[in-house]
Amino acid sequence: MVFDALPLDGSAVPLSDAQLTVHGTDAGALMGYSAAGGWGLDGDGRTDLALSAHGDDTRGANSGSACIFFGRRG
Ligand SMILES: [Ca+2]
Repeated sequence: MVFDALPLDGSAVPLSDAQLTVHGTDAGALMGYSAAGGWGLDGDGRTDLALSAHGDDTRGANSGSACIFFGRRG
């Protein structure tokens, strides 16, 4: 999954310009199938991002997992 701010004209962001690239444990983990963000999870005033990997098998077949990326300055 590649996450970046979309250009205002709606054009695609080149992969080489990605600011964050996230890889799941394997293709079947479906990392990034669901994403939520634009809000603060920890109350520090910076937006955070949550990604699901509902096919992640780390804790059992299709047990799923989620990753939280906390926003920071700079
Ligand atoms: Ca935050």
